[in-house]
Amino acid sequence: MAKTYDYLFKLLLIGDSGVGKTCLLFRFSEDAFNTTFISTIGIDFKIRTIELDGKKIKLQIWDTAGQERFRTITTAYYRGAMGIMLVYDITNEKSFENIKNWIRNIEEHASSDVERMILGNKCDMNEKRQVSKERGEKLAIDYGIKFLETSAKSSINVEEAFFTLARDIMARLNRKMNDSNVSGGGGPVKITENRSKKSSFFRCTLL
Ligand SMILES: Nc1nc2c(ncn2[C@@H]2O[C@H](COP(=O)(O)OP(=O)(O)OP(=O)(O)O)[C@@H](O)[C@H]2O)c(=O)[nH]1
Ligand SMILES: [Mg+2]
Repeated sequence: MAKTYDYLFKLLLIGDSGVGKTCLLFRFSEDAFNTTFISTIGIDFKIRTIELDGKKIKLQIWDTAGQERFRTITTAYYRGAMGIMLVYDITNEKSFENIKNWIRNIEEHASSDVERMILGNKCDMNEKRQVSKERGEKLAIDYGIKFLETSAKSSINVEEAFFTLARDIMARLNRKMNDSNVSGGGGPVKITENRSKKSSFFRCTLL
């Protein structure tokens, strides 16, 4: 069968229940929005293939349930992720305070070289805002993570968020390939899965 992509990137969405993870993914994958809240059960995923620097990148995006009762299932997916979106709701202070707990979860369960990004979602609801943009930015700076305010509803910064994360993964991948090429000279680079180390970065498929 003909190859339909050059790279496969696995991404993960995490954050409190109701912050809009499923809606962000629905906006990104189908360019649609739904106001009815159907809380995710366990885990779900969607696919979208994008193009970066002339390469086709298949994004396999895992959407986790924010509810505590699914925590065992959802944390099992951290290890395979190359990029993680941490989402809070700008109209919900608690969801913002919890970001540091979600970051701790990443530190405990994800690969050490995973790319991360913080999203303050529902920025279309300025009148109900509880978390200023500055506080979001400051938190992100403190952790050295990129930050965007988004709206799945009004389609603000959703494309930018996923493209930025994908670009950061690509840049890291290129750096790693260059590093491993320094001593080896030319020729094809064979990337193999590395089960022994904490890094899961090269689980991405190079075709
Ligand atoms: N105004 C506004 N509402 C949003 C936005 N994104 C999501 N919502 C609403 O917020 C509610 C929760 O959205 P979901 O995407 O289902 O939340 P979730 O984070 O997936 O929640 P869990 O699956 O329980 O973890 C729904 O009623 C959405 O319509 C947004 O950008 N703006
Ligand atoms: Mg959901």
